[in-house]
Amino acid sequence: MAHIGDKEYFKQIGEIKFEGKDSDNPLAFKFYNPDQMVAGKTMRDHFKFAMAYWHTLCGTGGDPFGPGTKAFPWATSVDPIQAARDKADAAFEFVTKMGFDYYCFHDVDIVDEGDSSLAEFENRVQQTASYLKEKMTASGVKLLWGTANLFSNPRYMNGAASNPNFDVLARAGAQVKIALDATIALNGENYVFWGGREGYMSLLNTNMKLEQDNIGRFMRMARDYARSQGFKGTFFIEPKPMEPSKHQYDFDAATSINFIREQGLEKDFKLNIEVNHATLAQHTFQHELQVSADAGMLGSIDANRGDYQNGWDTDQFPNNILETAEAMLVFLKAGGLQGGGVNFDAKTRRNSTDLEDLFYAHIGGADTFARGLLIADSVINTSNYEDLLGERYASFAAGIGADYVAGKLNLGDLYNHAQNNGEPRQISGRQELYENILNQHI
Ligand code: XLS
Ligand code: NI
Ligand code: NI
Repeated sequence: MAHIGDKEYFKQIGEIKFEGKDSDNPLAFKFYNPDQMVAGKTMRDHFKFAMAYWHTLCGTGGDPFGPGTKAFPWATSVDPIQAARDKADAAFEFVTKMGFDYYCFHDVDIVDEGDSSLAEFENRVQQTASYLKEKMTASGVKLLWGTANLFSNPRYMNGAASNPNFDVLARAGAQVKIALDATIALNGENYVFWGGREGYMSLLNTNMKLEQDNIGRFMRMARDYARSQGFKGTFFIEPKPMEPSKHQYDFDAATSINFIREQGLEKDFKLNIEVNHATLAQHTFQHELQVSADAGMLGSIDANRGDYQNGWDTDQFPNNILETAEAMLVFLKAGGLQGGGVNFDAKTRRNSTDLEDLFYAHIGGADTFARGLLIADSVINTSNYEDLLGERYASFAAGIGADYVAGKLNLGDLYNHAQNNGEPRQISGRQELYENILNQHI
């Protein structure tokens, strides 16, 4: 393949190709076949797979008990701009070799903030963005979404848009403006708000109503600014119940949808649903997708998985086929994502220290989604699943049930129907049958 970077970091690895499920090549897709049509679209277009800059290029494996374990060859320069260019070279080499079309970033992922002033940081972001633009033009890789990191710097310890100090809120606003400018300059298709510290630890020192209304004002300003600069994309809120805050305001999809509507953001905002955030909120991934889809707000997906034996955001690469197949049933029936794609917000384990591990991880993730999609498509088209579901709700499809759905009845009508009808017939939910159908298509 044509190599577009100044330096090559993954020399031993070529372009990852689809070889089918009988291939033993660990550096090949077994199920993700980008050009294969499923339900009227190529897999490539269904998923719009994206690489997350922060995990893949910046995540060296540090945890609260020890430092990073991965010495990335692109992270050697002490000059922040040179380091940013090296990282970009590695990023585009990786995405291109994976055959993905997209990437996503936080402002501080593409270039180090260090202890730079706001003006200096803006300058670094702008310089890096122009380098990224060159790489994008040369490779055809696109920006799925950009965002600002408003949670790592100690200044945001009390939150960003929810900060009790206006000066910090304004500082966050400046950072969002810079991140939006970069996203727009790079033709970013969407912009994300994930509010890691937009929440609280103790209600004793918190004015929740003011904090939430301030976030609403902040998001309306961001929207108005972006629109004034010609941004046509969608804004996403990414729900998460906790970590690092104890009570995050964007707890789950339902909470975030209520916030979006309450704050008058529903024309411009949708949701970015992350698997591990769903499970931290005691939901399933598919539940969060369904809630979003039913509100017309299924925008994008952050793909990963949790560890079901513990309660934090482990951000492992997706490999749970059953979970993904159930999710893809919702995805297909909802007509896919609105504007977004599938971003691998996932990290290799701390002890996965070879550069190849980054490839194995993304290959596995893409294959898991591809399998999930194929299974869901097969369930919908070649089983009696849809008929069973239709039968279960048949009483609302005709007669008095249909009148109820059409809003033609009152409580007196329900009373009369119940009086005339006797005890309702017992109808099984047949959950095990549904589960068997899904398993049969795996
Ligand atoms: C962290 C979030 C974060 C967002 C972007 O838990 O998933 O990575 O996706 O800020
Ligand atoms: Ni995420
Ligand atoms: Ni996360």
